Amino acid sequence: MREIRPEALRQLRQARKVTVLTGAGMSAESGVPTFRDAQKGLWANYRPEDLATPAAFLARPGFVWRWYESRRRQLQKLQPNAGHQALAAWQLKIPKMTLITQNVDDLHERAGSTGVIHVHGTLNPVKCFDCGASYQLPPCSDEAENAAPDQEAEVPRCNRCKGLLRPGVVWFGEALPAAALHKAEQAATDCDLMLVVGTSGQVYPIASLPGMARSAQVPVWIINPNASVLDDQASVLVRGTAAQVLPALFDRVS
Ligand code: BV8
Ligand code: ZN
Repeated sequence: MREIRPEALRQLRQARKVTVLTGAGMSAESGVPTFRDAQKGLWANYRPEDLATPAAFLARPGFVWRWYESRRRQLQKLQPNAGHQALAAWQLKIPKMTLITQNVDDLHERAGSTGVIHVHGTLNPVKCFDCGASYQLPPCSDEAENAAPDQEAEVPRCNRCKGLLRPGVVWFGEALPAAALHKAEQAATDCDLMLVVGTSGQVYPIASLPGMARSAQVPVWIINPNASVLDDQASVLVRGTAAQVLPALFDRVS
């Protein structure tokens, strides 16, 4: 924290409207693999970009469904980390915090954050591939975890039209929910400061948000233990992890 200039810390302390953009790195310290982490087990030979597409689902619905269920099951065993908690506490201390997440997990909500904008959807509820009807899934059972590696999951069908259900996420090549994207773009330019935590900034259109903020003269703080393509858009660059840096910053503004 010592590398942050005093006037930058003052700017953070005085910020009344803060917009936060989080990516997979936000959940890394909770034990959720990031998109760029190599996949393990059944999915070791697949890149997420190859599974998170409508074509992949249509080609092998049971296999893709099983991937999402394995992520949902794993998430049930994990907890929000100190970074999620710091953001939730910060939101209570200032007039307005808008939290935009690319993550499909519910860790921000479980830490207490409210009004979270999931620009890439969520693992639950799921929806019908054909008519779009939404369905809240019950918690994952463990027995599916021990199914044979090559066994394709039985994909549930829509009660209304009998179409296949699909994960409630935005796949590559799919449009983002218009309302969520509009709210995110608004929040990027209409705020005193933007925190960008744990994203490699490679997925569009969300990767454009920090640049939009800078064009609106909003200071952009990048928090990431590693370099990323977003670094040259940073007003302040903090080399560190979400669970270390966010509590430390929150302490400095409290
Ligand atoms: C769209 C849900 C147009 C699914 C996700 C060809 C055809 C079509 C579109 C495209 C195309 N080529 C390019 C595109 C655009 C495409 C895109 O950007 N592709 C990229 C790969 C180039 N975008 C899209 O397709 C989007 N849609 O463009 O639609 C359109 C318009 C109208 C009508 C029709 C179509 C949709 C994109 C959404 C895809 N869905 N997720 C699922 O989860 O399964 S994206 C998914 O990947 C995540 O949600 C996330 O957004 C992204 C991964 O990014 P990060 O979160 O940044 O994670 P990553 O692992 O990359 O980085 C982690 C970072 O954390 C690292 O920097 C690391 O250093 C840091 N870190 C690690 N540990 C920590 C840490 N930081 C802090 N603390 C730590 N402890
Ligand atoms: Zn249906």
